[in-house]
Amino acid sequence: MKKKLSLLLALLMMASAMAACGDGGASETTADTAETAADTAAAETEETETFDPGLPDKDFGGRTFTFMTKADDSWTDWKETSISAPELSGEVLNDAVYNRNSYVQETYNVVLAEYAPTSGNLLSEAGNTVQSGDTTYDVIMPPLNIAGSLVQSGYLIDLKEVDNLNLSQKWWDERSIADLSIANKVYMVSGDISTLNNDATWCTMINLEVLNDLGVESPYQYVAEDNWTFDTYKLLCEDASIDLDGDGDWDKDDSIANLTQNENATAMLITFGYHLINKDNDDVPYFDLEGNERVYDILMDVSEFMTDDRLSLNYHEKGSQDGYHLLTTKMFEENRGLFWITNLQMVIRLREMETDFGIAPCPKYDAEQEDYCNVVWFVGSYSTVPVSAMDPAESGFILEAMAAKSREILRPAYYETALSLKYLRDEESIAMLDLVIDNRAYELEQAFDFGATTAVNSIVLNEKEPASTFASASKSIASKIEKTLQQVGAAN
Ligand SMILES: [Ca+2]
Repeated sequence: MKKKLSLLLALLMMASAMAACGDGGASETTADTAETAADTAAAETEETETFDPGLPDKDFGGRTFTFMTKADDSWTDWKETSISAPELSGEVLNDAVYNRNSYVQETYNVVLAEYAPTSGNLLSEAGNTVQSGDTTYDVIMPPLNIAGSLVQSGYLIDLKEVDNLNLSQKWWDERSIADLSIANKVYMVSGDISTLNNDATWCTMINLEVLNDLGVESPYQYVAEDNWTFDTYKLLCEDASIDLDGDGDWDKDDSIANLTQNENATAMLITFGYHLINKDNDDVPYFDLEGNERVYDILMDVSEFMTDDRLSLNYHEKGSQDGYHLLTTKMFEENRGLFWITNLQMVIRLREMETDFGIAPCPKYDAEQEDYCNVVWFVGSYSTVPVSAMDPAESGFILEAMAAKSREILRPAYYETALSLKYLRDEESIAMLDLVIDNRAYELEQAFDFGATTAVNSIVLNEKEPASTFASASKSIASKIEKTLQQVGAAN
């Protein structure tokens, strides 16, 4: 096990080094340079990676510190599992949570507790607790859309004003801060404290058996050559569908190159380097897709591809089948699909699959795009502090302590167990994982629902014309943005 783990760590460090080198670095990965890169990264990591939260000694006198989360079963696949673990079970992720909590509880003499309203009630219960001045909850961890609603109601504290919280630490995802701040206020942050946002990160799933049968070049090779683009993706898909039942049409009984879902209408635009809602130099959101010809080209390109029955099968158009929640899961498991651009958690859901599969980042649009952008879907989990918290500085203290310890033990546990040796079937895929996790994008539109999603969906999924669709949506989007700015006290 130890040997396997060190191989894994070497691969991860290699991937980090590749990502840090930017576009050019990946192409130089011969065996020798990879080894050197791993050695160098290992040496650097040993020197620089510390997990000290930099907090003063503190004794909380045994006080209970309570998280409100979505740990209720009604959240199904998107249930929070990173906040509490009642006992050691031998399961690596569970035990990492248990050990982190034990450390924090013992070090600061605090009792950690978790309360989970049923799924539909997280928003209303969080609202009620704030309105009634109930100080029970020190931290609330909602998905992004509920976090946005809580912000609009004035229920959350700007985390930049919370003492003991150091958002520049690596256990807080700097991308989440840059992408989700509004008028320089940070109400929600993603980080190592919960693994759910890893699960919610978009990636390309590759059915390696189908790939091998087709005898085409591996996406890993294209990634290494920095030519993993939408054109490449489409080229690989071009001859990959097979009319298995021979009835002359393309449907759920066939093998379809690109398995997909409605979310990819907006996810692909983010993947290709755009935000649905952009922000100006003052960190004020605005809608800038209207009039952008490159965006129009991208959207029509994605639309043409996603709605072509020969190339793509969208599970939202097909419904559930044969006890499978998603038809595309069944097809992928039966080796009747080459690619599926979806969330990383799908890797875990497919763990029983007999066939080899791998992952890659979501492709770039073209050579003009510098970095991969793998969207983190809103269904994950964000750290927030309600205005009703008994002592926000104490909320900040425990959040910081837990996040730092999570970086040290929960993050490696996630890599080791959930996404590596247990589920992913090939080593190259493991090295791809850091390219996915280290190139993430969060979307403000998904927090506040300004209306850009509806417009993009109708262009891509219903083949509406971009210019007129955006023109008719832009006024309403601008007005919703203005209203939200007023709600956070940042309106002109
Ligand atoms: Ca057919």
